[in-house]
Amino acid sequence: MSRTNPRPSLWAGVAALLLMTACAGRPDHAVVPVPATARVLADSLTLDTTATIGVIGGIEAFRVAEHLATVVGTTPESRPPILVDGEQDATILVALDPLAAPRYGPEGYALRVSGDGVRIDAATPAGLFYGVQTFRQLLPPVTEYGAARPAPRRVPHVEIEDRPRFGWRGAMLDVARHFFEVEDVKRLIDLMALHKMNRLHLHLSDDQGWRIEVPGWPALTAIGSRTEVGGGPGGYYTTAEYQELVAYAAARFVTIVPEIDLPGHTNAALASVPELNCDGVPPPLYTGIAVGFSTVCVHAETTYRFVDDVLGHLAAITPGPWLHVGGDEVEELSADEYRAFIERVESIVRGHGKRMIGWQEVAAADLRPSTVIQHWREAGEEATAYEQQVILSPSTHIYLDIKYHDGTPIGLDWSGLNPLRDAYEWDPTALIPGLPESAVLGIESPLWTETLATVEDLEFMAFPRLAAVAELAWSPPESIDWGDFRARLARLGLRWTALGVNYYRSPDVDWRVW
Ligand code: TNX
Repeated sequence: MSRTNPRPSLWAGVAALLLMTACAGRPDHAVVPVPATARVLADSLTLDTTATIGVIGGIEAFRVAEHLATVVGTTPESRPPILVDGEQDATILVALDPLAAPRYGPEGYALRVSGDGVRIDAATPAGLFYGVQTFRQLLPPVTEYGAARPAPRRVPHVEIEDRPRFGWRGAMLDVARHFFEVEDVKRLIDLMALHKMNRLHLHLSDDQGWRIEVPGWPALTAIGSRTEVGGGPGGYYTTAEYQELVAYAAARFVTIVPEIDLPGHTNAALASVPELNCDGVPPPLYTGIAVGFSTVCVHAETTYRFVDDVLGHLAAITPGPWLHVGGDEVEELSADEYRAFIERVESIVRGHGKRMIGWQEVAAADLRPSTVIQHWREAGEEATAYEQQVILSPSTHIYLDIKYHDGTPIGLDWSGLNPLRDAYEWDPTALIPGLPESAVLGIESPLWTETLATVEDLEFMAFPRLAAVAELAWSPPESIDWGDFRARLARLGLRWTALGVNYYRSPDVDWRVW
């Protein structure tokens, strides 16, 4: 006997309504940065312990496949086999084809998940690697736990074709104000790679510390490395440790850009090497947070021998084409002295076969077209007429050391506050009036560490804002959408939680799980 009851359909209607409300505005996927094109279908593929990976394209593709295997394994150790013969039968195929460069560009890829399995295509290993990062973000966040992961796991069927907007998608870490160990920097590199960022600028020297070994100048590390803001123990990287970082970064398609800040921000060097001071008298080590008070002696030839040795050593151990020479906040030199110094340093950098990068103040000098300017503050006079390519690091939007709100327990506020939404909502091509888009190399977000002493501090200030920067630098302008981004971020937060990232639960985001 059947009883007619109107209530189930009423409840079904209410449930459907609730579901629609809950789903309204929910994106199809939670990939950050949002891919240039993505079609997400209703079906899904189930990955279980029988999954295999196939490779086409030689050793470089094989290395990316090995990385993929760590993501797909049911533990980081139990990895699916990688087939080099019979690869066409594999569950996931990683295919490198240099001839496809016109289609994918130097960093683009295609990712297809269907009933037939998974296929990642690219023209370069970097492109394949980014395809893997997208695939990784389509897997359940629990994948990121170091311990056992559930098998099977489901991945939605998708058709994605993607490539970055800008070639420079960077972060800067200040290891001078507080020193961070090799393992800490590696962790940041891993997190950058997950978000398809590809440049790590290391601020290796400042008033409070010198952080890199330089042959022939042992006092720099024997004296200059031994403190930091607040008087902690400091530290430095040996040449071997620096090279280990370079290699670790390169394996994740991140290029290290080393900075030695000159002629100012040099108290640690001045305290170590008396001849760098015009009066020959070394100042005491400094552990405060003032800026602008130090400069190397620009009239002493020793200074240029020092600069040549330091930059020559860094050039020799840095495969990337750039050397950053600082140039910011110099208050102790005349404008002519400053310009002449920067021009001479530029020729030293060129002499070592590298391209110079400087903070925006260097634009006051007469520079070569190959030099790169890093814009960081509201346009001063020098910023109105950049003639070189520019990296955008506006302190009013993406300084990761600036407080989120006035109650943020760490961080600075000299340039105002940088809530998450402000880090996301700005137009890289409109920031500097008159600067053509072709002059914008990309975006870089600095993490200054006057007030940040631990990895937890770094992560709290970097995340979620670094994800906003990654998306602005990678995704096409028409896909930049705050509402969509914040919804995807909620799910990315689960991934960060699984990775143990101490991210700031910004109230700009509804972190509830979906
Ligand atoms: C400005 S940005 C600086 C740094 C400070 C930072 C603090 C730049 C080129 N110079 O020396 O650490 O502000 O936010």
